[in-house]
Amino acid sequence: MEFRKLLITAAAVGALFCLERPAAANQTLVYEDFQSDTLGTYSGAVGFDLVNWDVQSGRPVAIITDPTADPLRDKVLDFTTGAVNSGRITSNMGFDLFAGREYIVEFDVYREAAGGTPVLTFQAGDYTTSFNNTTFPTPGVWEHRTITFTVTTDFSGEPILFTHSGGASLTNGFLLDNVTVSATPEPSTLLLAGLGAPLAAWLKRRKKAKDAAASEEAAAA
Ligand SMILES: [Ca+2]
Ligand SMILES: [Ca+2]
Repeated sequence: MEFRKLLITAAAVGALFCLERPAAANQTLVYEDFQSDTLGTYSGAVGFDLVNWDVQSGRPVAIITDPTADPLRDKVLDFTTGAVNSGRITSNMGFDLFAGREYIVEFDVYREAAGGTPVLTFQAGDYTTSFNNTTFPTPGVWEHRTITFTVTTDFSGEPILFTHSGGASLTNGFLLDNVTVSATPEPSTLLLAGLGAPLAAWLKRRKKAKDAAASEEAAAA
């Protein structure tokens, strides 16, 4: 195949690829709505972890019914329950994080009451971010947050975690629900991978033909 034809074919394949997948879906790594968990307190001792999360000993959390009584939200995680500064959950759904790739974490968060200086921290690999009473100034309202993040080195089988600290009372912390962590698609990389094989094959054939011509010339000389 002539190189020009190959390029046209490649462009056509690329165009088709883009047309077929104009908005390739994000790859979901974690989804948690806490609906598989039983209402009650989880202390982090053996047998007292959540279905998909380990609870750190001494940092208990509770599964409660949504205080706004939204049936679609139903069960939610309460970070302040057994101790004022309690609340730390680490996912047991480890996954790989690649440096330079874009990830998105989304969750619903609810500040229980005004007062105090509660802090909620999200961590994935070497990325960490925190929210506090300034970031979530209004108590008694669910808010949805979407955060895009990257990590600076590769991580294998990495958990994500949420930590709560600084609440002034058991009823003055954060609630959490509907956590999603996803990786955004990499269409350019996929496209290159798709074009790489035919291009390599063409280069190989071209070299072979040149070598053959060279040896014919040498034989004729
Ligand atoms: Ca829920
Ligand atoms: Ca609470």
